Amino acid sequence: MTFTHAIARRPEKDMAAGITTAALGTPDYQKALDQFDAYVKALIDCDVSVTVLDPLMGHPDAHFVEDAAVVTPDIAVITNPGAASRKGEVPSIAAALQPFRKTVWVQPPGTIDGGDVLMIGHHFFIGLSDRTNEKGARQLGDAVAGFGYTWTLVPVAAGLHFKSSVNAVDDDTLLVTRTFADHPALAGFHRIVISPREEYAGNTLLVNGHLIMPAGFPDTRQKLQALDKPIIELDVSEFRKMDGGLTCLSLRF
Ligand code: CIR
Repeated sequence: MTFTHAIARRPEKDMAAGITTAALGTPDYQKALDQFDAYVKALIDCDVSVTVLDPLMGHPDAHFVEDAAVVTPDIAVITNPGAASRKGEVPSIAAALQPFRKTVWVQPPGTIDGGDVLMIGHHFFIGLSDRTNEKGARQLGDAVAGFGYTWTLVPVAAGLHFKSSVNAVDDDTLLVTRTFADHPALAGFHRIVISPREEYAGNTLLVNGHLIMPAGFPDTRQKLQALDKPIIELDVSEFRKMDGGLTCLSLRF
């Protein structure tokens, strides 16, 4: 699928107040801004026009824009994020998407984070996690089924979101952590399995034929080279400290 646009948001000064389980220390704000700028540049280098939103004060996780919406070729599904502290991020993302797509909204008690949703071809995998419940997942599934897409639910046993562990790296190829190496839900797709010490690299992003991957994962890089696509490595250390990564920093469509 070709992306022409992306929406990203500059982190706010108080980003260290966001939710995290990483125990990797406090993010350095200036370094995070530099890493964010490099990320936006990488998207532009992949021929994507990027709308960069201003920081959303009082919402320290709001730069992880991926969780607030699922944008498909036909509609934008505005989520009801699973974490209470993140629900206030949604209106500004809906407004940013308004010029591009008709919006539909996930209704409570359904909850869903975009990080749990992976579109590959005409199929959606929807992870059931601490953030995404079945009622939320089904609302998304029903919405996209109306446009001819199929969808399946996949329990997320490890990691924050489904896409912490599984991402598309080619039309029919998934990059997966060990947990998903033989998972029956993913049958029918080729799988590249990440070594256990490089699990963070599972959050690699396919954009217009380029692979944007986190820096510092040589084994995964070598495996991805077999796909013969240009690879862009980015340092996202400051976002990793807040349980985030490459996919969550933008909405691409
Ligand atoms: C959170 O816990 O919600 C944020 N600190 C990290 C969100 C990362 N989002 C993503 O991977 N899609």
